[in-house]
Amino acid sequence: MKKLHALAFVALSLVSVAASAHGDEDHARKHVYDPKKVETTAFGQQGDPKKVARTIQVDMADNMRFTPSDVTVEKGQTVRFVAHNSGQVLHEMVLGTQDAIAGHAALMRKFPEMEHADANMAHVKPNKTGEIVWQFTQAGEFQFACLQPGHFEAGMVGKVLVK
Ligand SMILES: [Cu+2]
Repeated sequence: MKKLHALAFVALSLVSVAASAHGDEDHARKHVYDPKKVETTAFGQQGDPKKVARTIQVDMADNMRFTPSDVTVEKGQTVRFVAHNSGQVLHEMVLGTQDAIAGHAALMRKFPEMEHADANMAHVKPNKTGEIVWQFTQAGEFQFACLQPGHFEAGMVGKVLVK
């Protein structure tokens, strides 16, 4: 995530925190795919739901673990992550580079009520599922993490290897 983008998203988030309570239904809304609005990142881009080549089910639990926590995908592949929350508290799956995840986790510590709903993340309430459709356009090792306060620090992080 670019610095500017992160700042813009803090500013926007503060506005939306004032406007609505955290955890409202907006979180559950699906990401709309609009090819004109897709941003390329160092770890790929929002994928076209019509081009999904593979679905990966990921479980998120209150022991602060993703299962599986280690996935391998092919470069260029569009993947649908179906993230199920089998715990009792809110969890989320956020895709990114190691640096972006670490930076985002630091922001979450400063602004725990921060709202965010980019295409690379899914916030999932207990017993619900969320989705991320992502095209991995770059080879490399990336992460997915839960950035709810304390979760990432407790080890709620996984690895995506793109080759
Ligand atoms: Cu979590």
